[in-house]
Amino acid sequence: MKLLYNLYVLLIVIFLSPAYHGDEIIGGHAAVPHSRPYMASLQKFQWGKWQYVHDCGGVLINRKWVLTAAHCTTEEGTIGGKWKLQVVLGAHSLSRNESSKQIFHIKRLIPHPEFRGNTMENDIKLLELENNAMINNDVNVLKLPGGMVDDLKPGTSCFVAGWGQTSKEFPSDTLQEVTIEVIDRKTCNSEDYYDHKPEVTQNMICAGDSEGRGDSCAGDSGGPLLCNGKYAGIVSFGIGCADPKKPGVYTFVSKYLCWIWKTIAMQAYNMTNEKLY
Ligand code: 4AZ
Repeated sequence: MKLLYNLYVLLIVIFLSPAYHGDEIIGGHAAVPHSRPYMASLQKFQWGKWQYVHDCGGVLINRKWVLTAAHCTTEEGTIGGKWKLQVVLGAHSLSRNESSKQIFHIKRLIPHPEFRGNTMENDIKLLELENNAMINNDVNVLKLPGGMVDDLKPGTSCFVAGWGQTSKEFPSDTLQEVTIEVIDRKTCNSEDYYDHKPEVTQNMICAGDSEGRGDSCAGDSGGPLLCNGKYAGIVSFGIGCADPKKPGVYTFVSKYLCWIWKTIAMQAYNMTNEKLY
């Protein structure tokens, strides 16, 4: 009986302790199923497990193109090359058979030519799907921001979504989301925070929770940060997760609109040329 009582007290302590985050991205909750129809799960085939496994998030920006982080899912050096990768759209649960799911192979992966893994600059990549996605209630595009947008004010409320690490599982079976706030770059680069290692630049957004409750985490990379209802950032990096002094850093999408449109247009042009010969 004493043992049972001790167990009971221990459970209460665990549930009430600040380190316990519940069911989350970190500190978040499950999204309403299919309420974010632009979410993509980028998956890699694992030979040992004999199945595709979630690796990164992404966003459908038109019927044939998904935007993600450059450091995500690459084909190089993998047995099977790009056939080892797939993109799943229309998912809520990764493990369940959902009729809403649309699955694609990838025709091309185009990382930003100036992506630098050591500084995390230009952490953005375009994936061209083999076929057009079918647009419906469960699968839809997220519009890119229109033209140059103003910088985001510190304190702006944003949310981030993904199937990444929760306090309990990796990856999360269901899509999770959490609200976080924009933190100014000066704070983010200060000694207590990232101390310029690496530098959080004008092309990046720093966002987190001052009390370390909410954050993106491993496996959320490539997924979207939405601020004022608009596509603002791509989950890029962070040291650990939910550490108030080490907030998440996001690629600032609106700084890359020229590169995105130019790259998509170039592929369309190449296709027309192929047809001419
Ligand atoms: C990761 O490993 C990762 N807290 C992504 C985002 C963050 C940390 C790690 C931000 O993919």
